[in-house]
Amino acid sequence: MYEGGKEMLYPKLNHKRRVYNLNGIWNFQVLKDEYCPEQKLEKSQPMAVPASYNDIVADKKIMDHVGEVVYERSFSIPVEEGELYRLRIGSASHKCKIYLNGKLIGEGKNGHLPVDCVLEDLQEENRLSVVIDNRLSFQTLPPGMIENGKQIYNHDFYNFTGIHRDVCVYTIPEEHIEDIVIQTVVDGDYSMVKVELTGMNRNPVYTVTDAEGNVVVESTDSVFHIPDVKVWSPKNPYLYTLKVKTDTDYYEETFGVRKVEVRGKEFLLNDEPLYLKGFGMHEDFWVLGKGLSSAVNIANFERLKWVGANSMRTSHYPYSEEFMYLADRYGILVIDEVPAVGMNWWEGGNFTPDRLNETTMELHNELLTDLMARDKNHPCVIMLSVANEAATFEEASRPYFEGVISHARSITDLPIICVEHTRFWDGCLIGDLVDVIGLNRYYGWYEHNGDLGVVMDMFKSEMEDFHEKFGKPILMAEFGADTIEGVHSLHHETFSEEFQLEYLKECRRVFAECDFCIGEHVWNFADFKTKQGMIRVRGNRKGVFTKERQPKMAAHYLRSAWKE
Ligand code: GCB
Repeated sequence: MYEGGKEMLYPKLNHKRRVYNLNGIWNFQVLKDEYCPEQKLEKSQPMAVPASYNDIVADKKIMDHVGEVVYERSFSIPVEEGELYRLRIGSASHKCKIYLNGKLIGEGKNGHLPVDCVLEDLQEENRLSVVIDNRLSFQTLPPGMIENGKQIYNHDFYNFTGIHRDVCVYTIPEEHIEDIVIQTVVDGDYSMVKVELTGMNRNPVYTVTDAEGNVVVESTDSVFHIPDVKVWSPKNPYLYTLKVKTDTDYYEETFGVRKVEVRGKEFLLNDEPLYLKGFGMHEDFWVLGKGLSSAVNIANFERLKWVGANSMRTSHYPYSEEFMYLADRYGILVIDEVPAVGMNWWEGGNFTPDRLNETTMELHNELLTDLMARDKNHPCVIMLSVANEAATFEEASRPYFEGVISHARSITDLPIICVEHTRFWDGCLIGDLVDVIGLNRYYGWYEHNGDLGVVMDMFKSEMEDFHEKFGKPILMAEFGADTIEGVHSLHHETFSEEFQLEYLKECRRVFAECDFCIGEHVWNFADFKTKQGMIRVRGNRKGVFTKERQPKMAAHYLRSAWKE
């Protein structure tokens, strides 16, 4: 049985490959007893795919359900000889089991990466069922635990559940291209491209077209030069298309020519220093939850460009493949993050033998592998984030992250970042292992709330301490203030739009004084849903945009500051 990963080429429709979209309305049921795959769901309700079910249902018990749910639908497609059939679910959160006509055909281990499995024995009419389990434990990422039937977790976003991304059946020829790796700027030569194919590829021919569709390369050699090459950057996200044709298969992939490097105190894109301006974000929208929506994605990118951002972090999990393709097109640099979040604040310790242990690390490494396998050809990806706010002051975190980071380095050349909550004085034990240290700091918000006068020195001295000790550049990966749109205050009191604006201004003043600061990512791009709590007013309101994606005052300020 195939368990996800590996078959990583995004399903695309062309003259050799067909794609049947299975999105739409499925049958849905909360599972109270053990699932019986041989039986068709009897009592079910309609449910949208892709979407989280939580904000769709009227019944609060279903919204907050902890455990398993089933999605089911039937489908019928023409089956042709000489073709292989596969099923792809862009993501289903968190773990899932997939059944075809009552038989287990695949399993997903994580809610943010595709599950791709072989379809055999297709009938004229087929019943597809997906059982999703949203329970988090210390051996899932993000981690969690169940107490008295309630899901406990230490990350600050709602535990949305459902089939979150597209579902399709696709065909590939028996002799097919399994994977394509496109390496640009080979040995420092901007014009040189190297393509690696895996699969059964007889007589491959490589054609490259430029952004206007003109053929610029035709080659039977997998290493070739692009004449008058144009580089990819946020200012000019120039995309080429590689067309690979073999005797039996065909696949097209876009790529950009760009080079990333962290050198000394700087982040370099195409050998030029670049300061990162942007946000941590969430996949989150009204009704849809974490459900994929091209409209919402494009609205997000339109606003990222409008506000003058050049980058973002996929806090705190891999975003959809569709998002990554849009980031390539819009020219937004992406720090790709694995769902290693909430690995902190567990009473009695985090990296202990019965909690975040070797089994967790194995999954962590597997997810890094799958993420890089999925995203390797996207020019937008400039860094790999191995965790957000883990308890990196605990002694056992050191061997854990030695394992994770050495694994990350074995699968990618991208710079590695770990985003830290650990205070300098608490002793971060892993700063020497990474290329960039990300800091999440909320002086003036969670500490010294509302006091802009004293807190900026705290920002500065801690940033300097980190830099001095580890000699690494610093990304201010999170800073921000909860802000309720429409609340105004002459004296810029907290929660007002004025406070958020002044707060961001003050923070940016400090960053400008630190030449080792390679960028600023405001927390957050837009308001988002969290679990309920005393410090949350219908979610986390640190968005510079509201959840509807309307600008708060701070968005206008950033727009003028970042466009400078
Ligand atoms: C953080 C977390 C982020 C939270 C944010 C906050 O440090 O990384 O997930 O949402 O703080 O607003 O508290």
